[in-house]
Amino acid sequence: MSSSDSETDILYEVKDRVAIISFNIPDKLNALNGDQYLKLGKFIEKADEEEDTVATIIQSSGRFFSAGANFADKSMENVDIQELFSHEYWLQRFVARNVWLTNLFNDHKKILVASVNGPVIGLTTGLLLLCDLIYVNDLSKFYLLAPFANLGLVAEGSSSATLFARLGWSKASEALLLAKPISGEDCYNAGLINKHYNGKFDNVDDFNQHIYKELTEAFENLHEDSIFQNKQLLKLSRDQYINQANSQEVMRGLKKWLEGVPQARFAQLAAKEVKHKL
Ligand code: CO8
Repeated sequence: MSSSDSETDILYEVKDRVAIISFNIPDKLNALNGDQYLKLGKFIEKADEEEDTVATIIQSSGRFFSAGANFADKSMENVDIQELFSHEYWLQRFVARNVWLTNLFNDHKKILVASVNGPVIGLTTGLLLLCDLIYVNDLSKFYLLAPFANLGLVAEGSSSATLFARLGWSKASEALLLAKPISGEDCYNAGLINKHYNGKFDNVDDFNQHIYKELTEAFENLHEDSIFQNKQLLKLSRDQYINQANSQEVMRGLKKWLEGVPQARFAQLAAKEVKHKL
């Protein structure tokens, strides 16, 4: 699977009462370019509007859940240099997209489930942290990395709020102030991960199928409307800080793109002149 194959890069299917969204770019560790994040958002919208589903699973393939934004996004190659430092470009490509995507994840009506086969980085970390239930195959192969400080950026996807809420002050500081990965074990101990399987599944498809089965059994006899209403109630106490973080993050992020630091850091990352702490 090549990252340029727009037919199969992200897949969508409805299986009985579950919508399943699958990242399918294993050769690029499921890093997503601008169009692919847009496609992900449209699939989340579609899943939200499904009449007969109770849950939406986001799953992946290969050894990473997602390596975040694609640092070699081809759509940026032919952009005029002045445009690459303009409000017009970044308001559309960054501010609007991040606010929209983060809101879609946060406001999703169904049970939002992540079936996690490997590490998660960058903007996708923010999106993962907005999922209701998180299942990990192998804790020892999982970490989350919010490397924004290493890229001249600031937190995205409301991760400044959700890292704090789900991992605590100290781990959130390590993640965002020092751009350090947070290990699977630390995430599990902090209560972020609902369940892990000690790497029991050698094959990612077997793992994803198992999560589907376990989840459908778990909600089988429950009253659907009560599930949806309880989700709305749970959201009441967190909406305010998540929405506030979303708007603050994009305003600060926009400034960084206009200064030009992330553009330079992304080029260095692609040339392997900058590395992340692992
Ligand atoms: N973008 C594009 N390609 C990637 C990415 C990425 N983010 N990550 C990995 N790949 C590719 C590699 O280039 C490589 O491809 P190839 O085989 O063709 O050379 C393949 O995936 C395998 O990667 P590695 O060989 O590097 O695998 P390693 O196991 O050695 O390292 C790492 C894995 C640590 C994940 C390393 O690949 C890495 O550091 N990747 C970059 C991660 C990153 O910084 N992501 C961006 C985070 S920031 C973010 O998500 C929000 C930014 C907002 C942007 C908005 C723009 C409009």
